[in-house]
Amino acid sequence: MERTFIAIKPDGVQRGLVGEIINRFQQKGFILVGMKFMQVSRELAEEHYGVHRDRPFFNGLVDFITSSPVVAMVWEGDGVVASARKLIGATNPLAAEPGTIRGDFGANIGRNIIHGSDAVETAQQEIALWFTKDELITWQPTMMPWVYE
Ligand code: IDP
Ligand code: MG
Repeated sequence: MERTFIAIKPDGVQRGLVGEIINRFQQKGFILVGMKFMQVSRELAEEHYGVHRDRPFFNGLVDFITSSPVVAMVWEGDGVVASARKLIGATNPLAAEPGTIRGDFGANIGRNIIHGSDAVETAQQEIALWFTKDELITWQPTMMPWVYE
């Protein structure tokens, strides 16, 4: 089944939103397959955001992501990559719809609370960057027949 990489950024952790955010993914019916609380190295942050290396906000973004702990997670489910992006909302929280995580809790593009992979291929790369294979657990929650036909 499809998997995506989700990270609660330092602002989400500092603001006490970890439980709220995990709840939204659980309540949707997605399956948690990996999670760790970590202080991100500059090397990992630069690699993760490598696509934005030439953007004016890159250094500030790396400073921010490495400034305080994050919660890194892998979630599984049919169509989870695109669906997680919908749960998260638009990059700029001011443009994100109410009901989305960024729409409900954010007010600034540089403090948008959460990261989610933008495509299936990106998700595979990000999962491999952040997690080792033995940190990911394949399991069958007993609720599955009540979530999937
Ligand atoms: P995404 O997180 O919705 O995929 P991207 O365009 O991939 O958005 O940008 C990655 C991250 O870079 C954003 O989540 C945000 O933290 C930061 N970012 C993007 N644009 C800006 C900006 O204009 N100013 C400050 N930070 C930005
Ligand atoms: Mg992105």
